[in-house]
Amino acid sequence: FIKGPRAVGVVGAGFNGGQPRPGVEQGPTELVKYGLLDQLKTLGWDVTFDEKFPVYELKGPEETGSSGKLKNVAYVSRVTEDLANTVAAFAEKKLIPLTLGGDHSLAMGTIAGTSRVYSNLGVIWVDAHADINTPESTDSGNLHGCPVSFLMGLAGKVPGFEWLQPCLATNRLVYIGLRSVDDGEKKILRDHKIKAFSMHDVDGHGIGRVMEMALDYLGTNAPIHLSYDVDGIDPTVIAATGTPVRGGLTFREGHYICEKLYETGQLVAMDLMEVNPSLGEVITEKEQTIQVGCSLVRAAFGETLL
Ligand code: NNH
Ligand code: MN
Ligand code: MN
Ligand code: MN
Repeated sequence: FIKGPRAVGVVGAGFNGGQPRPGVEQGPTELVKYGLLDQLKTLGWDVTFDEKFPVYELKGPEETGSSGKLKNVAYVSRVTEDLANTVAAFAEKKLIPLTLGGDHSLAMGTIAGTSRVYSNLGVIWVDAHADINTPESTDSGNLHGCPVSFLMGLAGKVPGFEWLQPCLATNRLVYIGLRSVDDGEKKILRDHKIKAFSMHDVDGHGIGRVMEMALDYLGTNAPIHLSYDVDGIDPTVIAATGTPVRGGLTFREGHYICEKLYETGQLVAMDLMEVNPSLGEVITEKEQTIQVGCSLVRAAFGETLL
């Protein structure tokens, strides 16, 4: 299990600038209001909460400008650069940074941050989507569909994003849960031979075998950053998220990923992204999403292991 201090640094990163649906900036507030921090303390974790920026506000209209197809470039760049510094500072102090989003463009910041501290970092990216569009391949122009290409340096030089240098090799990431991948993204995944377990693979192998293969691939001693987009899980379980896609991970498959990373002691950082409390059709869906979000974090921090 995790060696060293059981200390977690929670970063509330309420931010919606990487996609068009408001409400996702309330994710961290709702997760904390529901009691996530006390739940971690009950599990024996020392919890530091950086409340500096629970919600990242837009500074002004100049931040919403486009660069080519990409939207809100200055906004996303400023926020992710800030977040990278916060996450790196926690990791430097041997805390496990737990970033509560906010949309998934935030992973540009979180993974840039942890990669400064851990060499040989591996990333497990749980998502229905590959989030690897480039400025050329994106149809939507939403930066939450692009963070992986930016981190890997596949996006080229993007004006406004000078701070973000390539920090993740194409062979240091594994996807789990993919089922809605754009054609341009499929080509990128093939061209760079990026390791991906789609829902088809989860069905075929089972989640236990998929995690075994994912950890073998990244190295059973490698530090691992888990970037968890809750839309990786099936919409019957996670409804309050911006882009639900049918046929996702079950409640148990979603948890198994977290539990396995706790069990191996390899987890060094976690993102919980795309919780959008405003999108639950009925109150129980909102509550269920908050509850499952908290439950996933607890599983990554040791709750369900005997
Ligand atoms: N691939 C689409 C895009 O680039 C959708 C991305 N949406 C997500 N990703 N929610 O996790 O816009
Ligand atoms: Mn995502
Ligand atoms: Mn997604
Ligand atoms: Mn998403």
